[in-house]
Amino acid sequence: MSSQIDHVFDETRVFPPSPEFAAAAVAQPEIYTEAATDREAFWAKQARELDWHTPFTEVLDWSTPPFAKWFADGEINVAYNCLDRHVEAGNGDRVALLWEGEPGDERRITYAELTDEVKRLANVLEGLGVGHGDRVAIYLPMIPEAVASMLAVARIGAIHSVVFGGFSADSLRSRIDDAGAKLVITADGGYRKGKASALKPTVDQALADRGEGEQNTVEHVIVVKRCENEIDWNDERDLWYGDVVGAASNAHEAQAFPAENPLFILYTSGTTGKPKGILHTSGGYLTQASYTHRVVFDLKPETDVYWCTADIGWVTGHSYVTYGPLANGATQVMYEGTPETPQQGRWWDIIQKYGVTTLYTAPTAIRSFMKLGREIPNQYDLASLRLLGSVGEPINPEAWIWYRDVIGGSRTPIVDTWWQTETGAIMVSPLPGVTATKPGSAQVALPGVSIDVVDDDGRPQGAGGGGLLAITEPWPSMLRGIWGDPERFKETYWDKFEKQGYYFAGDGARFDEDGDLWLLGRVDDVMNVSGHRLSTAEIESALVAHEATAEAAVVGASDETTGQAVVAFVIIKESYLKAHAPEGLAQLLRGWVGEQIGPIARPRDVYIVAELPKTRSGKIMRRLLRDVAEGREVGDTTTLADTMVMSTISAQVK
Ligand code: 6R9
Repeated sequence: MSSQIDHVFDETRVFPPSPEFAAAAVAQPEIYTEAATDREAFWAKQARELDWHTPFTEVLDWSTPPFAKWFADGEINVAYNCLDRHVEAGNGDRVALLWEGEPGDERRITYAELTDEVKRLANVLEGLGVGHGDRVAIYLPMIPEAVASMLAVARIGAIHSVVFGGFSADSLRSRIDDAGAKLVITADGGYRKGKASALKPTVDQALADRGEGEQNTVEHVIVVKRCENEIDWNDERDLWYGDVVGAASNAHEAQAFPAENPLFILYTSGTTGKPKGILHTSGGYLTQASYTHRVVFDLKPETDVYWCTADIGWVTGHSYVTYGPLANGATQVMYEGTPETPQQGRWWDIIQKYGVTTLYTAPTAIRSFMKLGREIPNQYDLASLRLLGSVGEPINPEAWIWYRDVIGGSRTPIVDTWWQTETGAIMVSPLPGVTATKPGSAQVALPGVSIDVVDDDGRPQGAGGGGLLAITEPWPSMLRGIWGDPERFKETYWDKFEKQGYYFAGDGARFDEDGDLWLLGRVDDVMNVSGHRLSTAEIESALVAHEATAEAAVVGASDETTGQAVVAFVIIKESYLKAHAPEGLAQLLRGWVGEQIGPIARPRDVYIVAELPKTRSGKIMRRLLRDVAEGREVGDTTTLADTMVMSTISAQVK
């Protein structure tokens, strides 16, 4: 079967950078030539922006693929690079975190203060017998202690595994057990949607009820007091964060660890099977996280106020809340709660209040703001914004234009950044000030990164050709494996293009005639209708381009005549429903897609629904919608943000 995807977005709008932005930009056009001339020398130069305890002499060791080593004979301390070195350079008074709690409480934490806190916590951890190579699970809300915990674990050469605060006891338990965590850092609770949402009871539950032969590896639980909600206490195991950190010494010297020392494990769900513990190491990861944060966000650390809205439980929170920004000495906003609490303009209020210059968020958030209407952001002064970013899914051109016009005042560049938990850092993105941006396209590989679009046999497809996204050369922040499962690592990412030695990303993609990259959705979600391969992203984008549609998800359902048929699940805008009769809406949208893309893409069924099933990072779980479309029982829903959604949808479809 061919990998050709039978259509391509034909977007013709292009937004060149303003001359002022271009002149002052961190990245200048020569950076592409420089990286292309000598890729390894280019990465070595980026790595030397960091402070090495022992300088490296080797750059890349790719002698035993797919197991790469970067900067292997160098020694580094990741936390030192994010903290002490800024203080030593005289920037201790610079604000690292402008934190805002959901109820409206605030904390401003300088680099000197954060360094102090991390040193104390590092002493606490070592005092509890946690050391080099031990695993620590972090299950916290978006509070400064979350960042401090990651850095304290990194500082002592241990390995963190951050588990999203919304995950159930079962999910937490399987992640604790898989990693064999020795310690858990949690909080009594965190604020969400105007209420205290308890966390500690979930940890208690995850650690309880071990059957015979089942080992509990956790020796201690450190608990941050956040909501003062009622919790159970185990005197032998539990410690208050405030007590132990307050009593600890703030003298702690950062030790040097080899560049390939493991830094963290982060579990990612994958489409089937048990979550994979993606393993990242130190020197290469920090190099690429900080380099990309600098060039993609055009960082001016003295004047920018940066805000990435991701939770630390997602890889975006690791690389673009904790490691990238702090390694670069940035000042950033961190917000605990949900966007609509206590009112629908909360995010815009935060941007106005702190003078945010750079906003990095996900298309799912942008689309939900579009649904509420521009009247809400229009009430705020957003003039401080100078750059906007997007991550997590393809951003459809409609949402892109709305983001630029309504939030960015028709002025700001947008960087659409493609990457994965596995890639560790951004791989494909325009460079602001250099690239003329194109709505909906992630555009070009970053300097130092090599990608291609290939067919099932690894053959390049060239301009206009659709196929599979492959990464053709190793990169510093690449995953080093799946925790405890080297075979699955090879099978999942490397077997597909073994001959070429390419990394298989699992995404469908296409280069347009200008050589810009379009992401077409996960390969598992691609549909085959009468032998034509159709992209979920493209049909969804056509659907939301209609004035009636707020959001859409498309799946392929088996069909006797066409093999698979396109089935669409659509959320209709409230404003549209007020002005139009709902009758004939499905028919209207079918016709619309037919006109926009072609008759082959016209959905067989269009279901009007109130919500779509999403993961905590906002990705639509099409697998579950396929179950509904094919009349099967709905599969595993444990990674959904709201597990009730599926029963509502099933009911609506019947
Ligand atoms: C960072 C992150 C990875 C998958 C990836 C792709 C999708 C992410 C995207 C994008 C189109 C973008 N994805 N960014 N698709 N355009 N700018 O999201 O990591 O949670 O591991 O997901 O997300 O399908 O393969 P992760």
